[in-house]
Amino acid sequence: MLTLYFSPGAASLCVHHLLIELGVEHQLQRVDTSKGEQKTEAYLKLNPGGVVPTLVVDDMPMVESAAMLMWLSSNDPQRRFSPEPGSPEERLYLSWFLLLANGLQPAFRQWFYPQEAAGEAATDGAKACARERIENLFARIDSQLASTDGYLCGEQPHAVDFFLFMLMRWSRNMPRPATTWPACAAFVARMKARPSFAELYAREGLTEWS
Ligand SMILES: N[C@@H](CCC(=O)N[C@@H](CS)C(=O)NCC(=O)O)C(=O)O
Repeated sequence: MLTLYFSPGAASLCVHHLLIELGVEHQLQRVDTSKGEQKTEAYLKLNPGGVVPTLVVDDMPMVESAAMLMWLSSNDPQRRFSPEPGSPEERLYLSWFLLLANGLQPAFRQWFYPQEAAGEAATDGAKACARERIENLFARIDSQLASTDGYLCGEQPHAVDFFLFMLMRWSRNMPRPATTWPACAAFVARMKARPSFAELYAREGLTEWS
């Protein structure tokens, strides 16, 4: 049995989304980050970083949403959202996954938690740097999506696209949201048209960006 520790709209969103797409049986355990539940002793035993999500698989906790997506998709018997090993798509898939997880997601962390990067006295500068990094990466992603006219690695979605979709959602209240780039906007429309999106939103009680 899988248990996803989640918080609505947080980094757990993409994992929850893929679980729905794959039809994998799972339980949800809500973590109220506004009450600091991610820093309790019990939760830190599962996720020593004190962040959401955690995916508990057969009593063993797993951390990092990107790792969870890779694991879930490669363990799907039909490998529906995983590239063929050795294929050109696999090289694109790994490159984009690592770039998003190492480059774009930490820039969002800096945007939402600027004091971590630069201290309380320098949050404006930290946010400005984060914004620049995010916008530069969205421009690069837009070129890639324009070249495939579909998803990051081609005409079919892969696990990495669920990660990207979540990161794009996080930009919705920023000065320049991802949807202001045309190929990014088309990608968002494609992902929102999947029935799993409505189910995800209903389950997490989300309404914004629908
Ligand atoms: N790279 C991590 C990032 C996790 C993360 O930063 N989660 C945020 C929510 S989106 C969180 O738990 N914030 C509360 C905190 O840091 O105390 C992942 O993708 O799993």
